[in-house]
Amino acid sequence: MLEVKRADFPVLVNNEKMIYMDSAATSLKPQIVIDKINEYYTKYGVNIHRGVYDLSSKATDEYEELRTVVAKFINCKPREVVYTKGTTNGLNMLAQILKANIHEGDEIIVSQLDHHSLVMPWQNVAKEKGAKLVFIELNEKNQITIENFKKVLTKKTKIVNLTYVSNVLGVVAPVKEITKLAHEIGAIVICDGAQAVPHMKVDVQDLDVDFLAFSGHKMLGPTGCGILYGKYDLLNSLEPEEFGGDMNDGVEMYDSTFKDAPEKFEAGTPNIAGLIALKPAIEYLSKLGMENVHNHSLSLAKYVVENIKNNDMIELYTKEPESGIVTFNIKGIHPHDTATFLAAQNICVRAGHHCAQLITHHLGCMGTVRASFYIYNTIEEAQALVAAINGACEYFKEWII
Ligand code: C6P
Repeated sequence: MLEVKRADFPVLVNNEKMIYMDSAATSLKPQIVIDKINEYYTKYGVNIHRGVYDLSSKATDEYEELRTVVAKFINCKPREVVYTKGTTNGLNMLAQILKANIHEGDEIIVSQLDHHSLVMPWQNVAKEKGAKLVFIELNEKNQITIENFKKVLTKKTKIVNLTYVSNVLGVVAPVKEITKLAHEIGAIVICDGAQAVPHMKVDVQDLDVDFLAFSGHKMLGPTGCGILYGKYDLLNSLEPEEFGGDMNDGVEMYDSTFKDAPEKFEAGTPNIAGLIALKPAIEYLSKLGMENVHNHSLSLAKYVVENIKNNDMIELYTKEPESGIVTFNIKGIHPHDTATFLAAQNICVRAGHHCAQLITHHLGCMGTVRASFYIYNTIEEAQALVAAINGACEYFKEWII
């Protein structure tokens, strides 16, 4: 088990009884991240890349340092790191900048495990370009398999966009193997790392994906900041989709030139404080070791599954946990009612479709209850969740017709 101090997380200190199991929605922030935001605003809170005075240089240095920290964390080069507002922003940006390469009849591979922020931008591009969205069939455990991927990969495939770890079921896609196959036919591979990068070691060179998008706020960092990794030559060959300050090289009356990547994709004044404060968040995780982070959350998920799987009243969707996510329903009970029952016992979980309606439809339910674990959760909390779920089953027994 990881040794993480509850005292490091002010939200937990200020809500002594709270058992927070909604980290897939957003993680809590350690004091050092909050301190860094404060440091920026109180000590050198000016714009970056624009001033020649000392404070502007200080802010710029702090801001640019994140590229090196991220590069080390995911094993890429600093100039392959594009700053974004989060995964949604990164995935939408990619669909926009890559659509010039999509033509009528081309195919874009996605799956029903994908989040709305992945599927919807490609739906839009497909409609605009006359391209086709193709869904990888899930197996009986709702996983993506190489076998099923091979069935949809064709010479028409231009883009493969995969969710590394499902935010609903916690299943992990075989990204490395799929990327190899996709590259053999020249397709571009994009990975949604929103639920992967915060929780496990992600090495983009090993995976060989062309792009990876993730959010700062799910990995102890502030909201409104994220990262889009792209292989440099490919990234730099693409045209920007947003124009303005800081991304141009020169502006004339009828034409402009752009900087090279990553700057050409970073128009306007960004979330400077957020991005600066993402550094200590990544350093905090690195210190713990991503393998330890993964094993910790996984062991809690396994404990919960092991202890609720024989309860006949429970429909368990995460039967064999692969990450720190456990999703279930109490049969016949609306997920919001179950979550409300748990909330009354200070247990915070998410209920609903989790912005991934395709998988909810595939599961044949109106929504699910999801407990998602992170570094600050303990085995005692997992035990409390099991007890509360059992209590909920007792309580709702009479409601079920
Ligand atoms: N899922 C959840 O509770 P943003 O909101 O841009 O930081 O992340 C979007 C996103 C993209 N892909 C996956 C796999 C995700 O899980 C998310 C965010 C949250 O599951 C909020 S809907």
